[in-house]
Amino acid sequence: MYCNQCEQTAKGVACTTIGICGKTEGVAGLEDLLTHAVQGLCIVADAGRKVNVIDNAIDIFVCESIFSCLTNVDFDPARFEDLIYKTVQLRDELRTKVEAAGGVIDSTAAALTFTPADTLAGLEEQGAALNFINTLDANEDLQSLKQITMYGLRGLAAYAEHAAILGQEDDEVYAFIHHAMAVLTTEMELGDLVALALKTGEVNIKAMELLDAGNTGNYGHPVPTEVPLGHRPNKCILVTGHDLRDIAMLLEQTKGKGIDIYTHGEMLPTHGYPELKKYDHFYGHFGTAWQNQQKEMPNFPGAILFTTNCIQKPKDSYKDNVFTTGLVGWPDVKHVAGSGEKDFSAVIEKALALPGFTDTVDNGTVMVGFARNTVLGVADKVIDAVKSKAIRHFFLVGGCDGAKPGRNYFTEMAEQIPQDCMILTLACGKFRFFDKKLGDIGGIPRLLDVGQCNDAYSAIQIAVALAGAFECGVNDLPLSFVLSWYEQKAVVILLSLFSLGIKDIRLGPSLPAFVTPNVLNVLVENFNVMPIGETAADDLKAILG
Ligand code: FS2
Ligand code: SF4
Repeated sequence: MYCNQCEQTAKGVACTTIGICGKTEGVAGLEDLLTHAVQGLCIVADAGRKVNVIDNAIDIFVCESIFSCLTNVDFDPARFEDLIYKTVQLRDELRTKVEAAGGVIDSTAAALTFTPADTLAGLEEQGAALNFINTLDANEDLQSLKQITMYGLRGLAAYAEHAAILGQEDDEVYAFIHHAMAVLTTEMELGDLVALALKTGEVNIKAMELLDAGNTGNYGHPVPTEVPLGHRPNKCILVTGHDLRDIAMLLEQTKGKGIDIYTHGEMLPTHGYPELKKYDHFYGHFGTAWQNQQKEMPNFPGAILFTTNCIQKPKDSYKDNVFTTGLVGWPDVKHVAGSGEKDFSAVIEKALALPGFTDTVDNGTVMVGFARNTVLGVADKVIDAVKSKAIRHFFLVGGCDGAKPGRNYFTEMAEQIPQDCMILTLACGKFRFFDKKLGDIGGIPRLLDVGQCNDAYSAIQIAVALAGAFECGVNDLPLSFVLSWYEQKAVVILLSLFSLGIKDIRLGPSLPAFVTPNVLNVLVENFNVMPIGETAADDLKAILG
């Protein structure tokens, strides 16, 4: 295996025997083989669009398949086996339709004629033999740019899939994914690859806008909401991941059943949505970020539902309480299937059979619900505070969390940012400081939780609106981005920020292993992106002068 797509890759180079994330050699090969097969399907779908052969079921299937290869989503070989066979079947059926409509499939890519082995072991061997990543291009800089784009597409496909579940789709997004996946099988020049990577970021803004419309259209705009971090006596279900539709269905199905619903990880911001917070049994938040789940989940006395990433190997002590749904999967863990109205009765039965919480514990509260509508609702106050110098600077400190000790930088950053500065945060990286009491400036909390990584669109809208109010560009605002990355949603968000021309982003805890020195130079020259410094104090000094 050779996988270096995430921040925790072995020795900062690549996982070559087993993933630090728990990915086996077999699953790594299956992911590569699925990506290869999906490229074949995308070549055909791309050609099909030119003769108006468009199949929405294939559009969604492609996003699901690409999203399945994102870090910490699916570890179940059987699911990859099904996806690979279905991809090839769809490719061949679509090819017949496209050619019947006069379409021309002008490609000699191996992905177009790939025939899958007929056993799982055979597929794993095919996947290993591909040596997929290291054969993307013979030139290491072009390979690096192809990887950046491929991983950006994984993030983009994830956002498009999240949005489609909520009824929000745009053919422009699907068309781009198909075209980009197809064109990555060809030989490309450096300039064209840089443009494709930036275009991936640009199209991702559209996908995130769709997702934002899906979340707010179905569940309302988040409002400031106090979320308990303790618990109360009752049966309980813990919900983690990002999918609002899953938690909405579960809240409805648990109504009046004597079960409290708790969030974990990226689900925390869902407490702020009016159509979710209306349920009395939507009680509180349990635990912190994804990488702590093996320590925290054994202490949860109820059922646990994973709606999306990040899943880690469930320990025996709680494995039997765990359910997955959607694209997330782990071998031998119960899966709630279905794409429409899902039946969570197995999760509910498990929660009723487990002891639940029997005591009351008060661990304080945190505030959520500072997405664009709330923040821009007090824009006048914010603008006045900047003009009167009550607010000196804004920091966006957010992104993914992870296990590395270097991530303490982000805690220190939040703690050391001076009292006259505001901190916007989002995604699971906030668990490094989410419960710190950082006070307020003129009644506006200094720490504003914009939401999940999926809500990056909201943060961008806040920045753009502030720039509009001050009649300047985003780069001219007193605003600094200090971002932590881990997986491929972060890669595509970074590409989105670059596509908007946002400069001076500090990125940590380490730079991606798949970025070569030459490609880094291109990014530095164009966007002045930089690694986080040795200490938060050094970087604060550099930012604030
Ligand atoms: Fe955190 Fe993990 Fe949110 Fe990422 S829960 S690192 O895949 O999607 O952000
Ligand atoms: Fe390693 Fe990350 Fe790949 Fe897992 S996803 S195998 S940890 S590089």
